[in-house]
Amino acid sequence: MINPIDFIQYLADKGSGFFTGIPDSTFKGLTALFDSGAAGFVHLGASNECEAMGIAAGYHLSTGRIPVVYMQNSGFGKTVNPYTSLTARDVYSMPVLMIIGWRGEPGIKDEPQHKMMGRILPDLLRTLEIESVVLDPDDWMQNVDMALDYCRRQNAAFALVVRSGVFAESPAKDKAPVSTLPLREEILERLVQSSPTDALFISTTGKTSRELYEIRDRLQMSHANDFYTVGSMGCASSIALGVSHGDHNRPIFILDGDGAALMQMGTFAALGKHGQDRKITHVLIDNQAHESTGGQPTLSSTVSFQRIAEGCGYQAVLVANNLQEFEDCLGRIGGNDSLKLLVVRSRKGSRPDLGRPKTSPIENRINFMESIRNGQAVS
Ligand SMILES: Cc1ncc(C[n+]2csc(CCOP(=O)(O)OP(=O)(O)O)c2C)c(N)n1
Repeated sequence: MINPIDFIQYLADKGSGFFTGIPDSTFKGLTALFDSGAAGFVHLGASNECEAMGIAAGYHLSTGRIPVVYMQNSGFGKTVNPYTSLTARDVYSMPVLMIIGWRGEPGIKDEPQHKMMGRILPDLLRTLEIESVVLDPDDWMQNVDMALDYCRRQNAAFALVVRSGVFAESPAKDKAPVSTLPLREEILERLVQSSPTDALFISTTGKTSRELYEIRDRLQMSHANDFYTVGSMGCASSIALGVSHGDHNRPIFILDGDGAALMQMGTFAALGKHGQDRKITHVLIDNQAHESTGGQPTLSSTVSFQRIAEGCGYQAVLVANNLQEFEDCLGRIGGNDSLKLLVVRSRKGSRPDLGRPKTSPIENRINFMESIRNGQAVS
């Protein structure tokens, strides 16, 4: 296994000590170091991978150095545009060292949302004319040397593809202060218990959907009112907007995370424009972290989602700091036809034995559509 400290140090010594991107659990030992305050490199968290490519390009413009952009292969999809139309050799020809977590690698058990991207990643890299190598834990320095040399000579991107288990855990300790804020799962459980029985839930990717699924099981409720957005990080809110324009008048709850909301923050504007008078409650569970991929900080500590929502045309904005305030807010919201944001502050953490949905995404889609057609959940 590669010691992440050695890896970062090695890159920094070679002049590539500038990192930006979105985390992946595949290399969480590496990302844990980024916000540890360790010296010798610079790290800028991003809102999404497309933006990270822009940041990297700008850094190169001002320094001539080779920036590093890290991402899960899901997020690699988001870099296709800035790669093909910004950094590619046909356009500005700029070097970028990409670190790509390989989820869904063929032959290795993974979740359905990673299957296709995992399968096509090598071909996709080839199609995009991005040279790449699968990072070899026994020969990683040579991999890095070759990658940087290529970037430098060709003024082009190079990808280091990272398998699960290649990086060791980070020795950096999580410095999060002890918090009395509620856990995401507690918030979700209260929400499920106090929402109308015909409410539709569109939950974001990661542990939010996994917890919602298990809460339904625990409370012996049907899953058919839930759409578990297992991939497409940031799209739960836009899916909900589309659902709200169907032939029904059911209340809709978006269960969002701060990382996901930041990733597609433009959807606040789309909801503000097209989601008013639609019975939509956008519940944003803000734990200031990408908890599902290892708890790396998001940018939310300096963001006011409330003011963003107000500025985008949401009709009501509420904030809760504990479960009592959360329930009070839910009571105040009622079932009225309007677009509301409810930010709930939360602490990081989840059960170690948290499972995953036992039904497939296709079954989920069929049951959800049937529930909308019938006006109620059919189990
Ligand atoms: C485009 C894309 N980039 C990265 C990921 C990996 N990923 C899955 S969940 C997650 C964190 C989500 O954070 P947040 O929305 O704040 O929810 P939390 O996990 O904290 O509940 C990330 C980075 C992904 N699925 N898709």
